Amino acid sequence: MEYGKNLVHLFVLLSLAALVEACAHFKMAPTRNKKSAASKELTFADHDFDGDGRLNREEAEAAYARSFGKLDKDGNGYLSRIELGPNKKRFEELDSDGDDRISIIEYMRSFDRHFSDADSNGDGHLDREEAAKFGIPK
Ligand SMILES: [Ca+2]
Ligand SMILES: [Ca+2]
Ligand SMILES: [Ca+2]
Repeated sequence: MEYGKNLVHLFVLLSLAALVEACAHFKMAPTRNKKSAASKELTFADHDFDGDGRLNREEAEAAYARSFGKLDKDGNGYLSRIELGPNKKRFEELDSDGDDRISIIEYMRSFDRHFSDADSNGDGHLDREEAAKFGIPK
């Protein structure tokens, strides 16, 4: 059923997310000047793989998948209420099976809505301004 497809998709996303991470480290190695390695917030440029100055769906989706890993502080593969932060309503929305934790599959279900909310001119890409709304620092 759908589930298998979702898993394959998820796998692709996680690979992409790992790739983003690898690229970020690679870029960071030679020039250590910017922020210290401790605050390795990835910026727009880190997610714009093809360098066309905007994020397509896949690039934004990889960024979104990666944000899950960042929120999952204890690394157990789920987001607790505390990990997700104080937005109670958002937690209820995301936790579609009501088990009081957010799996990555539940989390990624909200990607589409976030993406279209951020894509204010509706061209299917996020420019820098739009990506900032999406939670990706310029
Ligand atoms: Ca967790
Ligand atoms: Ca859940
Ligand atoms: Ca746009």
